[in-house]
Amino acid sequence: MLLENLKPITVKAIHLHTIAIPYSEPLRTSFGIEPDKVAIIVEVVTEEGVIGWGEASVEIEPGYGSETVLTGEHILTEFIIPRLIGKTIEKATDFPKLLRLVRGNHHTKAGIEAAVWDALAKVNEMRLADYFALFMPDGHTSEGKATVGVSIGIQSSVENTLEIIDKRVAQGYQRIKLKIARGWDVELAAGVREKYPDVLLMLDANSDYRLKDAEHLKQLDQYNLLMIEQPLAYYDIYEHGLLQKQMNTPICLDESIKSTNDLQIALQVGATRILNLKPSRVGGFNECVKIYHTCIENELPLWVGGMLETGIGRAANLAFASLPGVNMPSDISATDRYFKQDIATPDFVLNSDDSTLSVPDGIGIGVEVQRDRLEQAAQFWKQQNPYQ
Ligand code: OSB
Ligand code: MG
Repeated sequence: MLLENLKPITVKAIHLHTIAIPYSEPLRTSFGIEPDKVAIIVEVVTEEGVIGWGEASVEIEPGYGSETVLTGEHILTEFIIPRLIGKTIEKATDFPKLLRLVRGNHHTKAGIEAAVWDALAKVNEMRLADYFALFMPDGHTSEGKATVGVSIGIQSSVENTLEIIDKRVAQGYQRIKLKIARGWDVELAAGVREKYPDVLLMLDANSDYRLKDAEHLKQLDQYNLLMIEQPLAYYDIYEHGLLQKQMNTPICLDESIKSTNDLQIALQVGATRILNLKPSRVGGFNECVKIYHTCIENELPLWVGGMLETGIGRAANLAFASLPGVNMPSDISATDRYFKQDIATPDFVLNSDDSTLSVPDGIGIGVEVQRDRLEQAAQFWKQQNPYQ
């Protein structure tokens, strides 16, 4: 399909739904734990009659990103929605210029941008995965599924961690990511490797270490790890380069890479040998497209990270992860890993033979938002809202 033949959308209305859903297994990281999934679900209503859905992965505390539910609502209501009402958007790559004067606020902007991509794919009667492919290098079409792994939080003991790994391996997950923190690392890796010598294993430190911990972190080299994610500060690139020179385990940046520009710097200083690409962290799928191209040009291994999204955000991430340049297992697990009941259907179910999730056949994100569940989750947020 030629880009000039794509059908546009005109934005008629935008509705925000702040929601909370209880996690089936909360994720404890080095920066904390949140009991419920919270998000701002963005609904873009178009003159063409299609509705686009997106998810802004804001949290209660500014512990991973700097945004919260209230900053997200504020930026959307006061600055983003007024700039979009009545606007015609020919194709998704025309979107960022509309928000040129809303700087930062990546998680929030990623939510609205995802809704616009979904609406554009739907008005063109395409799966979002195929709409993404229009902007990718020649031959980069969706594989219809993505290889995935599962992320396991900090537990009270190695034994408890092994029980969870047992369950996930039995479900068919072929790549395990363990959250680590200072004091919860070498012993954990040793214990897991003793029982699972061959499983694809990686660790995520969420910025808990400092460069002076290099000697300590080097001990992890003996455990044949796929990678260590974001050991040093959330804003740092330079010292990750210094650390990588001292370690064999590949460093994979997460928090530090907020744009293509950051990635170029990281490549220059040897700070990242693999990239975790989170659409929300980089401010939306347009930046993801640029980063995807940069990874291909530099032969940098790439996977899609997660923010424990609801089915809405996860469907979009999965569509992106189904592109062939995403060549390592992504943090996009089956619905039951996150929630007893999601707000979109059908549930995502792991293909246990090859540790993949399939891209749904439907147009756009390919899942249906259930209005009654959305309303229920909005009510639950009102009860849980810790700021009032
Ligand atoms: O560091 O990747 C991270 C969730 C919230 C904040 C940070 C991170 C995560 C995850 C989630 O690891 C993985 C998933 O969505 O399955
Ligand atoms: Mg991470």
